[in-house]
Formats: sequence, structure tokens, C-alpha cells
Amino acid sequence: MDSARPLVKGIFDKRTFSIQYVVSDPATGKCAIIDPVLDFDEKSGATATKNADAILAYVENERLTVEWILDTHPHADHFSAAPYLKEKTGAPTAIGSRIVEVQEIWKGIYGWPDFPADGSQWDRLFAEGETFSIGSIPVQVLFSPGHTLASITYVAGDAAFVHDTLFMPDSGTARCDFPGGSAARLWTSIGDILALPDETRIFVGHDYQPGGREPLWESTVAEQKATNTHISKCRTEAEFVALREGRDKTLPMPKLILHALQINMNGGHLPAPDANGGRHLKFPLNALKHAVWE
Ligand SMILES: N[C@@H](CCC(=O)N[C@@H](CS)C(=O)NCC(=O)O)C(=O)O
Ligand SMILES: [Fe+2]
Repeated sequence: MDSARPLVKGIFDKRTFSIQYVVSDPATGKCAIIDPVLDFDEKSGATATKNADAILAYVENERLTVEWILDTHPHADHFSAAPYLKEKTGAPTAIGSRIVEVQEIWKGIYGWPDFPADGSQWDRLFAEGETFSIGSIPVQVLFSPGHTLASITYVAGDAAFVHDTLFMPDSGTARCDFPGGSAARLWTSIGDILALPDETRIFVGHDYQPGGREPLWESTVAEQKATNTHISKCRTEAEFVALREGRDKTLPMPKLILHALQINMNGGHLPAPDANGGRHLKFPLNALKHAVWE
């Protein structure tokens, strides 16, 4: 069915190796934005909206109407631009309902007993299996925990936005060592994604350009099954867990994890300004156990 084949525009952010998506319905001109990045320079503390403005320029050029601003999970490597895009478009923001569990973990890490861990920072929290639409394109929400507790996959017609579960076949899979992560759970989530029809288009959330190749973000279920470097090597959950956990032990934390989680657990809202109008981040010391140094 043509109407169930959305047009997918990927916009690559070189700083964070993230792919942000505009998913549109050719029949109605309605679209959703998935995983938009708010630019941040940790050296100067400056934020910028270059990526989000590129998304808005595309939306305007294509004469699209934004229906949804979606995040797949609370990102550990960049700030979400969802609040900025909501301000510009009026569209509602959404994420998976298990965000409340992630908020609970991180309010402990940041020492914020009064932080409302209720998901009220988004307009909509999606439950497992819930459906909604982008114009005439049906979208189904699959829970895909593993990389984070709250990770979800949006299956929009024939396109699955899997973000940090599978990466491109030559890159393998996402790490599972953040608080609340689980390699065993990621194995099951990947099984659910690979149970989609073979021709389903798979759009990933990051591409770290192995070997320095150009950035890529689209594959299919069939290609992932046949050639994903982590999946094709593993026949059992135990084999996958050993491979994934072995690799995770070698990975330093993302350089922005402590910057990003406090913003992304708050729906992407920057901290409220103090009496002098300045906004400040807070860093817990020695809170992430067993983190590897660079
Ligand atoms: N070097 C990057 C690492 C980012 C990172 O850890 N990315 C996660 C997704 S949020 C991942 O799964 N990485 C897999 C890998 O590095 O193999 C940074 O500092 O931001
Ligand atoms: Fe991630």
C-alpha cells in the first residue's frame, strides 16, 4: 500500500553521529520529527539550533505540517530539541511510557528528590503496542529496552525507527551499560524488530562511520538478519550477552552523558534560570560505577 510507505528524510549530525528524521505522509503532507538534536558545545557551554533549524527548513520547503515530535529514548550523548521544535510548530512531544523508570533512576543519581518522575514533561507517553498515525500512515509502538529501559521503536508503515538497538549491519548493535541497560533485554528487543517483514526498512539513530566510510542509516530487516556483525555471529542470547558486555567493558561513557541526561529526563527542557538569569547543569561525582577511562 503506497499510503503505508512514508517518505523518510534523514539529517546527519556530524558532532554526535546522530540521525534525525522527518517522516512524512505523501498523501496528506503530515509529518513527524524523530530524535531531533539541540546543538551543544561542552567547551563553551553554548547551545544552538542549527540542526533543529535544518529540520524546520526541510519541513517548510516540502510544505509539511508537523504532527508529532518524537523521541525514541532519553539520549546520553546529545540534548533533545523537542521543546524548541514544539515552540516553533505547536506539535505535541512524545516518548515511551517507561521514561518514568529512567527518571526515577536518574533523579537518584542527580540527587533531586523533588524531581517529578511522572513523564509530565511530555505531551504523550506511549504504551507498548499503542498505535497512532502520521497523516494516513499507521504507526505502531514497539518497546525495545536494552540500550535504555525506555527505548521504543516506531514502526511507521514499512519503516521502523529503531534508534539505538541495531546499528548499520557493519556496526552491530548499541551499548547496554548505561544505568537501566541490559544486553539480554536488547537481544529480545532485536528479536522483535527482526520479526518484522523482511522488506521492512530499518532506520538507525547513530552511525559511527566504521572505517571512516560515509554516514549511512538505512537497511532492511533481511539485510540485518543476514549481515549484522553482532547478530550474525550469535546464535543464542548467552553468546550475544557475552559479546555485548565484553565490548561495553571497553567503552568510556559518552562525553555528554551527565550533561544530557539531566536535560533529556526533563523532556529536553534546559534547567530553569536562576535569579540572575543564568542556567546551570549539575554533575554528580563518582556516580557511574565501573566507568572506563579514555
Ligand atoms: N564517543 C561517543 C559515544 C557515544 C555512545 O556511547 N553511543 C551509544 C549510543 S547513545 C552507543 O551505543 N555506542 C556504541 C558504540 O560506541 O559502539 C560520545 O562520547 O558521545
Ligand atoms: Fe542512545
